[in-house]
Amino acid sequence: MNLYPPEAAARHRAAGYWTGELLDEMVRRHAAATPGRIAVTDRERQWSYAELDARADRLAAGMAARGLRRGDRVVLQLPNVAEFFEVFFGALRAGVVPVMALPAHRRAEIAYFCAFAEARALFVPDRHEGFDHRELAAEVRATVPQPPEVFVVGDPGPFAPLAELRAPAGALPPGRPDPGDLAFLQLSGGSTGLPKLIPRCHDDYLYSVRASAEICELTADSVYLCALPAAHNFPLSSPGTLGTFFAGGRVVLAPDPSPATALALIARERVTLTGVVPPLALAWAAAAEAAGDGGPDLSSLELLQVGGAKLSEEAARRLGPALGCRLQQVFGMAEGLVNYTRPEDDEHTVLTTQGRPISPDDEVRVVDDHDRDLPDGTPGHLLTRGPYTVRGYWRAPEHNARAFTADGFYRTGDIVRRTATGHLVVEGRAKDQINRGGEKVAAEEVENVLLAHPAVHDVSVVAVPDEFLGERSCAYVILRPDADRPRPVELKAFVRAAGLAGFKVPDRVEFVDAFPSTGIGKVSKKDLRASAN
Ligand code: J2J
Repeated sequence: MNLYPPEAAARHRAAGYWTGELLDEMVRRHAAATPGRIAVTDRERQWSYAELDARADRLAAGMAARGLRRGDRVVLQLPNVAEFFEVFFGALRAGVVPVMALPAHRRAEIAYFCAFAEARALFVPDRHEGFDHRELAAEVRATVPQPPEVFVVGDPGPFAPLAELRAPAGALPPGRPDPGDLAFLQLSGGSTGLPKLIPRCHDDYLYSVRASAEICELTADSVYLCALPAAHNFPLSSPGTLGTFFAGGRVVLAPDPSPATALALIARERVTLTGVVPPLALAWAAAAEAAGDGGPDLSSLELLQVGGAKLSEEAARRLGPALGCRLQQVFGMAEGLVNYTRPEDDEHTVLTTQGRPISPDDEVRVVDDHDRDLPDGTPGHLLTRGPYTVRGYWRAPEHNARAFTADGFYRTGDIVRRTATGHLVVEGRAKDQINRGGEKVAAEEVENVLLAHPAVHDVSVVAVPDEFLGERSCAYVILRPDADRPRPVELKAFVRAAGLAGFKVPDRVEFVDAFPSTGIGKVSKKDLRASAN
């Protein structure tokens, strides 16, 4: 299967971006060169590169022995535990394609991924943050036409423990997958009724990982704290855990991202860099400021990356001094393009821009509503194409016709301005999405659920400003004339009961008689947002 047009693929290979190396082969490389070096620290456990590599082999062989074939999909819903990488690299080595679900996903999302991807297996923890993922797996199995086999990290309950999938030591994985083939399915932040899956291959992903590791100056001495959910594109690849493995460094997994946990881990494990969303960065900074000199020793921390949502200049100014490290802004997307401020950038650029693209061959266009290019300094729609930006969502031809231009540029839905130095400043968003402190909510997905409520005539879900998260979600609801007025909490409970992830439950519900319209009969979300202030 060609994920990229053949001539583009040939160009990226000739340019040296695509090397043909597989993502799991970097683990193999370090296992051979420095077998005893620690790759992952998870609470009290340490796995060396040799151990991670051997585990990936055993899991790859075990998947094959269990009948999982190259190209088969599995849904990976594991939190920040070492087994996340055992399963991820094991699957990749077997040519099995993981769908990168988040721990916060619930029945609606997981069942959809399983059904849409025709997943053969589902990987879950036993419990995470007080929630029983085995119960979730059982509910999913009851709703999906071809129920996946469930493998549990921890107490398996009625399912198989992950250990059952590990072939005996020394077992060989099946043949080598093709670096250009579909390797895994990343999740889109989304702006449509159903989440979209993003087909990533070894060639394009490893390029973004390798180049990110170079830009962030990672070495074998780097220690990366993974505080965001490991499956998310930012902590996975920018340069994140994979970039750290690429450099031969060490990944420290934070069981939760709270300031208490994270700052203690930075001190204990001598963490050198980490990547977080703006609200977390501010919470950590506040905790460090409050603790003062008596707090955890953060002197090892060299780089704090902040991305996923807009960081205000005021917040940006505070972070470096509070945590005693350098700040880097990261503006990326699971579809591809990632921008970084650079070590050589002046302070103003680091504080006021969201960085510039990884690759000299990232094509960036800023256009008006009619796809006409705009001059630098003028905000417009960001379109992009390049050696690691996908050319379409997986199995979504109709949506792709809208989300990509005819010549393959991805319509990011972001409104940006380009500076004279080629840095991008995120000015806003044209896509129908709420960015809740880095967690993306597709308005339409929540609207579709609320429309099924018997009292609801019409609904519009929009972003409203929030001091802490940047944005929160507000559902404007028009009730049926004959309906009893439900309480806002009942509508929130309705969304939760429909099986959506908690972060998609509207933060606020407002009842209105009508929506403002744009003049051509469309609901004006802009006016709705303005009325919330
Ligand atoms: C404003 N908006 C931002 C930023 C992302 C690295 C970093 C982040 C992501 C990510 C990622 C932003 N300022 N600094 O995948 O590799 C918004 C934009 C963008 C969308 C993508 C990575 N950084 N955003 O956040 O796929 O709207 O990826 O299009 O989750 O987040 O979301 P997602």
